Amino acid sequence: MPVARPESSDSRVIAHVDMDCFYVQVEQRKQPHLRGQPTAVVQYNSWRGGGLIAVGYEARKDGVKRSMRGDEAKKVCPQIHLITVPVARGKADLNIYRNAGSEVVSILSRKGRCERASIDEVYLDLTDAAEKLLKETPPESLESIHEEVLKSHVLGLNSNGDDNHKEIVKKWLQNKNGDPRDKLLACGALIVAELRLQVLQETQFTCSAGIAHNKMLAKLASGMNKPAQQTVVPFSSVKELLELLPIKKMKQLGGKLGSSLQVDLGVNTVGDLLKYSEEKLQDLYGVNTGTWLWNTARGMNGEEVEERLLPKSHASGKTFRGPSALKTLSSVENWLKELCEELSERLQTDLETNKRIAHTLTLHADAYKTTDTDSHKKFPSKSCPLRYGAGKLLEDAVNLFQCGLREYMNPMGNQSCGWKITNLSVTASKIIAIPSGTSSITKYFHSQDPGEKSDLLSPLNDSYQSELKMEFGGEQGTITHDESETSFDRIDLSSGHESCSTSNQNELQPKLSTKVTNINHPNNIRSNSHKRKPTKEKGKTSSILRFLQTNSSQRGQTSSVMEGGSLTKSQNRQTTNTWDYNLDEIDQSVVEELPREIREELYALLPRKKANMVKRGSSIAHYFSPK
Ligand code: TTP
Repeated sequence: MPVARPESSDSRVIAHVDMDCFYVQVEQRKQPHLRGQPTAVVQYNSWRGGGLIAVGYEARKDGVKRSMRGDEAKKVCPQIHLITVPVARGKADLNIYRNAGSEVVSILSRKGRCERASIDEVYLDLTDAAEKLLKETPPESLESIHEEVLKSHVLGLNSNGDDNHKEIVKKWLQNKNGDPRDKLLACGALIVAELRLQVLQETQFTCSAGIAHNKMLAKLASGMNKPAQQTVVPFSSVKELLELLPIKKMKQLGGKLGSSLQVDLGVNTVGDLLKYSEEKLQDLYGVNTGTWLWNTARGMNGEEVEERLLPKSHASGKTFRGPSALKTLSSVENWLKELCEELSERLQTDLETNKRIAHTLTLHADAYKTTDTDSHKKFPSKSCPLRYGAGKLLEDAVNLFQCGLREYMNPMGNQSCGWKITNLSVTASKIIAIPSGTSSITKYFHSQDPGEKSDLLSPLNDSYQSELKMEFGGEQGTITHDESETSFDRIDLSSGHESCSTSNQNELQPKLSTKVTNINHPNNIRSNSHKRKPTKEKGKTSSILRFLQTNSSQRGQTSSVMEGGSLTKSQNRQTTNTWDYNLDEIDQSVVEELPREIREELYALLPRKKANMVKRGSSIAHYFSPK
């Protein structure tokens, strides 16, 4: 869902860095003889040569497109090298790409706040670094400027293709009388070029980047000049940039919201939106989305770069098209076993390496009915608290599937027609770092039955469930974007017959509904002119507060989200070892140790409680230990 946030400042320096034909580059590094050769990476199945998921720039010149299958690519470019994605457990194994992405992130994060947005995309907030550079060594004081910076594309300079391109860019970079915001962007361009060179040196990968005053514009710019180039968006160029930009090209408008703007309002370019007042857009799309659209038309976007070097979620999925569609429960279970085993391994690695715990398991499926009377109905995604261990994951995933299937087939009870599953995935989300200084929690965690670990460490599960139901239910009152920068791994989204592992947030997106009213609760709104106040509906508490107030017996009922699905024994079992503490007694230092999102929520909700917090030792475990 697009979230309208006030522009925190129009002089931030934000970069979006996107790797060029990423999987191809990873394969070319493995096999250096492929460098400079037309190359593409294909899904591992052999049907018509497999679906292309990444196409190198040499092959693109020859007319090869990602929408093609291997056989077609060979026709267009007979000398193309088709590299098959590695396979494990009968499905694509993306680990080498994930790890390569991590290498890049560790380099890019050296200069500022870094948000890993997908397997090959990163946002950077370089404001501090740019301000420092401007103060200490402003570009105008430099005798020489690196070629890579001079090759930058600066929107509005109209120098592209000009023989004097570098001279013109140099003048812009060193303009003493320039707009102060441009000077900061010029510093951003210097920093990003240096980072890109470091990435190339240390990983052998090239990347492209956009440098602007906010994330939205930076993302838009990074794809404008590829490969291995960077594009700067000065404030003065924004209007012109957006004026003719097709609405669907704007981030979050590639899907149903963008289609609605086109069909219902006749808005074809972002500039066309300018003729609508904020009130009108709010009337049509709800307060929050309306404000977001109004801001977007003006190139305004207050979204912060989040400090996040690790994925937001882990997912494992597979597509079953045509004759391979699954039609029996046992075949679904067999595949869920594979998927859960893979997911479990990744969760374990995340836990060991990054000390992070996932709290929610979600099952997504795509299905159709063999006697199709209700073809538009979607298989409902289902979530429950996540329990560690492949066996527990499988048990829960099967229950979630059955629960979803019942709802999908016929809520009235008639299940006479058959079904086929064309896509299946399990996702672990709400991943939270174990707060530092909480060794006692970790010890406690390790001392438990592996099957119960997650429940015991998931004090927020109850409330997360209701959030997730809202988030994933997809039935009403939700609105989303189709193109997510939070996707982590990628699968063949376009043409492939066998797709593989993914934690693409696309799958996690709430679905657009024409009825958008209930997401637009005033509490969610951050309009341009109002700072968000942490107000709460009377009688309604936030997730953490609700948890804090939940007593142990309530917390045993973890599976209400399954909506009639059968409860597993272990889910009902957790009536002991529950968490219990009193809000008034929470120590300030303990709150400081909590993960940021929980901490912020607490502060926002309990401003007055803060003053009353009682000092009770420094260990979080003191409060959060089981009875
Ligand atoms: P992209 O960044 O979309 O594309 P790219 O890096 O291949 O090429 P470009 O230079 O145009 O940015 O995707 C990153 C990787 O994600 C890509 O190399 C392969 C993988 N991917 C899939 O697995 N399935 C998909 O449908 C897409 C779009 C990408």
